Amino acid sequence: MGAVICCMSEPSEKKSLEKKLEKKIAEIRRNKFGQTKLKSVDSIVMLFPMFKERLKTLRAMFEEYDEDSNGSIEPHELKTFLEDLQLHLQENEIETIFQYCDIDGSKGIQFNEFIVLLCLLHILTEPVSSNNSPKAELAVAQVGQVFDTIVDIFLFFDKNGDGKLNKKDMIRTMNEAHPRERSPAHITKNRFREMDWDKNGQVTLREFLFGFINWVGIDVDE
Ligand SMILES: [Ca+2]
Ligand SMILES: [Ca+2]
Ligand SMILES: [Ca+2]
Repeated sequence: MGAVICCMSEPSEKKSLEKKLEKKIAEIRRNKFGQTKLKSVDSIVMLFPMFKERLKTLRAMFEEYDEDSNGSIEPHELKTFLEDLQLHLQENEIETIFQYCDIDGSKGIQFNEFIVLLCLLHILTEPVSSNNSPKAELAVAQVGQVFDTIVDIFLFFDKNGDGKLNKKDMIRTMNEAHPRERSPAHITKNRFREMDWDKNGQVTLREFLFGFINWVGIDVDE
């Protein structure tokens, strides 16, 4: 990962970060139009084993930066992480990123929030060629691939293209895909409720990422 594109140095609040992300997602959607490889929810579920594998790698990365092993990344640990990624950010930018990712307000970034962080950095930063080792380059490429795919899945569910998932679309998409599930509506509703963290009837990308681990079913304590 590399230089932060534009505007992260503005007096930035969580809201503006959210806006920036929304804009970027809309851009990705435009560029991808009609090119997604995802045809159905089944084709997404088939990716779960790959996600589980990759998430293990990310879990190891998370543990490395959780220096005091208390299960979450505190602001000073986040700072080290960003520096290692060669992202040289201002204190207030780091603070904003931290606030944005600390969705449950626990003053620490747990692993599910770390997924939000990685995706945020992936979307808002542009890869620059650096003197990273080939191994580090490969790791960055793999992380990028995972998050491109996750964004792809989000866009697949976002039928009307407003950058948010609404309950109706989500439930319809899920039910179409799982005709044999015993109580698809019930399961989907619960899944949606879980993901809609602030309970406003819409799932943003941030909420989608926050709930991603549960959805894919990785056992984080493994
Ligand atoms: Ca920690
Ligand atoms: Ca937290
Ligand atoms: Ca919501």
